[in-house]
Amino acid sequence: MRRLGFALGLAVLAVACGGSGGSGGASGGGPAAKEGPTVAMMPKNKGNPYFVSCHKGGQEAADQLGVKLLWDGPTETDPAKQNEVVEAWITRGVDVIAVSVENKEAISTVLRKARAKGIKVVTWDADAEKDARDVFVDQATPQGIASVLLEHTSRLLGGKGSFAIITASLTAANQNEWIKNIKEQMASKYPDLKLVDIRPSDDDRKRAFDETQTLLKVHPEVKVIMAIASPAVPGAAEAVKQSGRTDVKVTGLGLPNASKPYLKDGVLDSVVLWNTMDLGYLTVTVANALARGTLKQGPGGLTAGRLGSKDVDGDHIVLGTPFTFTKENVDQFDF
Ligand code: RAM
Repeated sequence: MRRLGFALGLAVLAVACGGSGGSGGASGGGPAAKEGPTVAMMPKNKGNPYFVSCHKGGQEAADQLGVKLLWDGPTETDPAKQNEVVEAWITRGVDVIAVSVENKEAISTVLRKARAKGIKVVTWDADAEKDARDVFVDQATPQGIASVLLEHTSRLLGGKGSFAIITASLTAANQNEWIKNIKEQMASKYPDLKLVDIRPSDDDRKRAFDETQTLLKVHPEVKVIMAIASPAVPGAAEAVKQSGRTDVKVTGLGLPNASKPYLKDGVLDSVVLWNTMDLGYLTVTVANALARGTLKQGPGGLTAGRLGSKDVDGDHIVLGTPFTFTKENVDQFDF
């Protein structure tokens, strides 16, 4: 059921992108086309394919809603650059700033400044401090993400043994929240699993490759690598593949396209994610509703176009449930 819903969602998305995605905004003459708010949206890193696909979904929503979408941010992990871009957007006087936060503490002051000037602030994918934004658009709950990652890890280890995490940066707000939940759930549900090391990838595939090589040497007892930043999945899988260690498996959070070859050759057991285009689409939809004052509290409080309606729980809006890609289903997806 869950699989079908996800696949159907993607099929609808493919039609939307191919058929009308480019025509709704500039020349389509929709009622709000000229008057819409300016939404400035920032990824952690513009070069990461994860965020490239979020941008695609964001643009689709912007075209449908008559939003003017700006897209800018660092080209690699760089919290100081995120702050600079926010400053520039404050000066420009945009209506909404929407950020996937690299470093929670580092960015919150400038986001508070934006709010004080009347700019609406959304965080998406990775959150800031609570009082630094109006709403957080969450891809899935941290409990849900931790739970599915641990299910795969425990299954691979037969319920007992050592694993290690390759994360994004060591200060990444979303990954740290997920790690916190992983540790909590291990304590209550998986007493025989041992997390022996957490290493950074800085959302960089090559860095993940290098760190995984080191991990395999320093901790030969590790039998599962949990790579929880999308570029880290192919990086870690390539390192395990080259090591010839057929007793080590990779799981984690990654994009289906980058994971495909490693799922097929068996180094990568499974990879978990959400629909990244939908995450971008939902973020721009929330930003638009905030700017126009149409966001309502409660179940179904947000009308979100092709995503239907979404619940608004205070300052928290969740996209959905994470999905597991395996070698059996991965060919159905293209992002
Ligand atoms: C990377 C980024 C992003 C995270 C995914 C899973 O692309 O760190 O924030 O949500 O991985």
